[in-house]
Amino acid sequence: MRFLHLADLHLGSSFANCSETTKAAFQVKLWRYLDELLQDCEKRQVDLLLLAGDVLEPTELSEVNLQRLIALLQRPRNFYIAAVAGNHDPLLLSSPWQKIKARVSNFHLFGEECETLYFPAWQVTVSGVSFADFYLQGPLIPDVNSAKIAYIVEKKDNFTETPLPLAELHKVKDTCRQISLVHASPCFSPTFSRLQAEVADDYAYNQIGAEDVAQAACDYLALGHFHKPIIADYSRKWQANFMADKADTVMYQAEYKKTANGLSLVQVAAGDSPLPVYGGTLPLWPGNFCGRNFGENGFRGAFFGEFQGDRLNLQWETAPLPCYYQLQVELEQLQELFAAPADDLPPVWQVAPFYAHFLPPFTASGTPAAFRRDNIYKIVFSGRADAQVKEALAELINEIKVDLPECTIEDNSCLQQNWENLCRHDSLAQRLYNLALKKYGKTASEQPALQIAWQALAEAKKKSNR
Ligand SMILES: [Mn+2]
Repeated sequence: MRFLHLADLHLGSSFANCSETTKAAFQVKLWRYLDELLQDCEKRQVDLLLLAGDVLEPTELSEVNLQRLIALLQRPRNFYIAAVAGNHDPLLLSSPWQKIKARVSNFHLFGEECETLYFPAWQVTVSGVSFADFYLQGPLIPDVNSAKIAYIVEKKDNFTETPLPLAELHKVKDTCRQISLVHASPCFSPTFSRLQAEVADDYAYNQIGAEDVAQAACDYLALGHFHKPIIADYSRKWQANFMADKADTVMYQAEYKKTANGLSLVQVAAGDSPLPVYGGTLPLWPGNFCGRNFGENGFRGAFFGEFQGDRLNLQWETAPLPCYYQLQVELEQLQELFAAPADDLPPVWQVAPFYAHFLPPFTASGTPAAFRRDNIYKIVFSGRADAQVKEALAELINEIKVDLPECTIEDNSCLQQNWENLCRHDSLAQRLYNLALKKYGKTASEQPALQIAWQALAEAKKKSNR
């Protein structure tokens, strides 16, 4: 049984930090890819498409685009779609989901009570629950035990869905691979703890932690809401490996064995960093499908999984869409580059190797895949440099602006002052220096004292310019 797990498409949502033309082009690419992806599911014999919430951005989704989505979903297809609503597209009466639900077949939208679908042909259950409103305190993980309603979904020519008594579900559940589908906030590690979640309203969307996942009767927990592709504990090591090496490769093979508590993971057959499994449940967020601003840096995509006998093979797939990338550049990194005579500067338009120069500090939030001209970049220069380097930087910035007009450039670098020179003259700097000396005393070395004063002056000047 093959499945594709997507979340947070936020269809209708606009893209930021670029021109109107580029925003429109981005929309075209997204819709075209969605179309191709659905056709591709057919070719790759995907059986089940899991949509883990926030598929729609109802306040921004136009009627034209809603109809376009319905048309895509109405095309004949051999796979089933199971969807839950998230905090952006909750099941309100006015929700576009109501129209989709009424017109699309081979499709199940989970309600606000836990429901389970039983697919006898695949020996798979899918349990899900939708957000009924914009907030859901949680923790709520739907599973076969918490289901209030069940359906059996059988496939002949089409999928047919008929009510299944819960007692019948409980008879068959243990021989099934169990999938759960819900929108939730991760509260696993000290970085994303429940305590922080309580304090920060941002995380008040079905907060789930390790103990909640461990208790769920589920093998694969298909999540949405968090916009970075992550594993539950937000392990930096795994994150780094995932970003750098694991894209588009089989990264996980797990063997499930039946135990008294249901299925539990017994072996990891591939992947250097085993994914964390809690009580036999693997919780994963694919992240949002494509970034919408510099806060959503890096590539985006989906998980492609296959239950094959006792195995779960899992693969990450990057969406071939433009990405947002924010590059942090310390001027020190560019010294070598600027040391060359101006004429020998590497042409900026050979951007792949040039930007590769910027990558090391960027890997923490995701290494850019190959450079793409339609990616949306922001470059932030920082650090101190002498007048010569500052001049070379200005030239470089102009070249980048010509080459990549959409690139946002922030120059936060500042001029390295020649403090000794400044002190020799009767200047404002010298007076500041004297004041700083009075405050910090002769024991402090002169230059740090002057630097403090000089920075204060620069700050004051910045403020008066605003
Ligand atoms: Mn969300």
